[in-house]
Amino acid sequence: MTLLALTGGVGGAKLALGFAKVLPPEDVVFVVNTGDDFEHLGLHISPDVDTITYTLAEVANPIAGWGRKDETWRFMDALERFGGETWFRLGDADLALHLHRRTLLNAGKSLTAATNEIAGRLGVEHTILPMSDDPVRTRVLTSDGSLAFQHYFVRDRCAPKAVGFEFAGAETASVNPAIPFESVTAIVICPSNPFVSVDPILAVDGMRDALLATGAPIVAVSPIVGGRAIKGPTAKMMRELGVRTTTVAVAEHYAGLVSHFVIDEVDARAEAAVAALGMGTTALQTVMTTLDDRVQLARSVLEFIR
Ligand code: FO1
Repeated sequence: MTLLALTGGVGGAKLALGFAKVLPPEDVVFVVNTGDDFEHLGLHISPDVDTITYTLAEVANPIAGWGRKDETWRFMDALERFGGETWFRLGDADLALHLHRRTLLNAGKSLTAATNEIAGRLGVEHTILPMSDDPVRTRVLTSDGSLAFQHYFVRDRCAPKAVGFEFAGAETASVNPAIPFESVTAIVICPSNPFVSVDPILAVDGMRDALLATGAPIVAVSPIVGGRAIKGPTAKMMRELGVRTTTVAVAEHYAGLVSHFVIDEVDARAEAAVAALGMGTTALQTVMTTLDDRVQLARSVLEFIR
């Protein structure tokens, strides 16, 4: 089997690690959101690519979910003394990754090649593919105007009211040509934020059609459990957009693309409403606290697909 797993930030990376534990590298490819990428301090920061890279390399900060564990912050402290920009925290070891990626990109390598090189050096055997090598930049439309994603997310801590999203460049970006659509037997949309982690992937010109043309089941795992987001601002965004903060509303968001939808056991009563959308559904234990939870959910999702 070739599983294509679409993933964004921290929540998605948890299930991705589960898949990496139960599937050999030739059986799964991770397609990652790059709408969060930005140029900062002369560097190319690719937060979601780095989150999955660090997660699969098992060097991720387990509390924050992003960045590295056992990180030190001398660079940030020194930058602060110069009055530099410190709202986006780059740890010392993380900085080395960004500098190395800058070097690779300056040498003419694609983001895919740079990602592959960096992941390999960190011992990751599974394939991590940015959704596109072309720039796509998420902008959050707020009641105070349009904000670049990291300004909204990190600098302003998601405080402005979100009224919509734009994925600048998506309509002219090409789908990553390394994605093996022809051999895909199943697609999983990991429990990432539908609006700012998954939608940018789906917005890349031709991505939706390419996914549907595989004829493979497309299985989404709900990031909303019991009316709440496990992590991050998904529920807040849904409220601000006037969408119900329910797992059924997430299923409705994916209607027309997704054939199967995994809900959490606590939402088992929603099975009928999801089925009414024409989706196959199952209720699983989707909250991933431990490594065992990630492996177990990956196994259960694979079982559901089979
Ligand atoms: N998230 C934060 O909330 N604060 C930070 O200072 C921060 C720094 C950071 C540095 C490198 C990196 O790869 C990710 C970082 N993130 C930070 C996380 C990231 O910006 C978001 O979690 C994602 O973009 C959302 O998926």
